[in-house]
Amino acid sequence: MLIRPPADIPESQVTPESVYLSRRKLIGVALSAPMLALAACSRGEEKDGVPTQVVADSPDGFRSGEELTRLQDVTSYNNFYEFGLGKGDPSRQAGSLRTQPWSVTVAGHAEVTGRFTLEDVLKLAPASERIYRLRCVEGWSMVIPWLGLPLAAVLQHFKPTSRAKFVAFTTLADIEQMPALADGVLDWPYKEGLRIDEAMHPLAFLATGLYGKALPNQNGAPLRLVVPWKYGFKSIKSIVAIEFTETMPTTSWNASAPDEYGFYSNVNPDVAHPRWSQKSERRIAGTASKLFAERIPTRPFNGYAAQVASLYAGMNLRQWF
Ligand SMILES: Nc1nc2c(c(=O)[nH]1)N[C@H]1C(S)=C(S)[C@@H](COP(=O)(O)O)O[C@H]1N2
Ligand SMILES: [Mo]
Repeated sequence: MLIRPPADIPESQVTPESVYLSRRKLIGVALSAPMLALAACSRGEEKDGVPTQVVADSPDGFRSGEELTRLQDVTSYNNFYEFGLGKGDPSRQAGSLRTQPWSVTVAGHAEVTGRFTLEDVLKLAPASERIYRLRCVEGWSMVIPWLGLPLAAVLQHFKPTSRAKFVAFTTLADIEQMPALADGVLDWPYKEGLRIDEAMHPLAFLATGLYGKALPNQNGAPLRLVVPWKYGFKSIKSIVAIEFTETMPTTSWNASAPDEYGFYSNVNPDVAHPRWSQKSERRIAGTASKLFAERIPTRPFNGYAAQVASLYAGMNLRQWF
């Protein structure tokens, strides 16, 4: 098994699906008095008689207090265009992805470069759990308990030089394993990128699992980025290459439609997609499946403004969308 088993993580840090419905109760017990006061405040807000938020996030943003999305929805309603455009295509087709052996090539402005096995990468930091909101640019969202390692810990190991201003990520592109590459919706391989300070932010995460288990192929096994304050397409799946660059790297969605998908793509309810509003989102969570999800207001930086807004101080976020 290449993926470190959840046994590496203290049981108390993992959120199995079987307890997700009782999470509110568990959190209620675990919270300190000031946290409970915060939770009580946020519970006050009601929309159509439905509480909009049950408990507050942890102050670092590492653990959302919101109701989790069911495992079955996290793993059957996906965007992974290498396996087809339908939401159900990745769960049906991604069985053909071979995730072992796996390696990641590190290149560019760093002292340590070369080809690293997945096992090498996983050794760079202890595994931990993060419970993050994931907001797709299409207007739906989930709350997902990821397993993985902080991106910063991994990147620091490669000792980026002062010329490394950005980090570029590339997904595998193998038509034998990914039949939908033939459809040519994007210029494959799928590419994404972050500014180096964004990549080093404590919220940026490399996921290797979810719900306490190895990452399902359709969710981007064996290694995928999770950047919770940005639209979901920044969270690139099945990463095979990392490159430290001096200039802003080309990214797939930005290259295919620059007026619709910016390089930054921070979640922003005030900047509409040219073809739809971003003011609200369909929250797929708890018993609200993809079919019965309600719309809730979208928050700046997907609710992580307290942690990340300072990264963009002085930037016009309408221009740098
Ligand atoms: N390689 C690759 N990564 C990708 C995508 C993709 O099509 N290919 N889709 C993105 C989009 S649009 C979203 S919303 C998220 C979805 O992640 P999930 O299926 O794990 O929820 O993955 C992102 N990462
Ligand atoms: Mo997305």
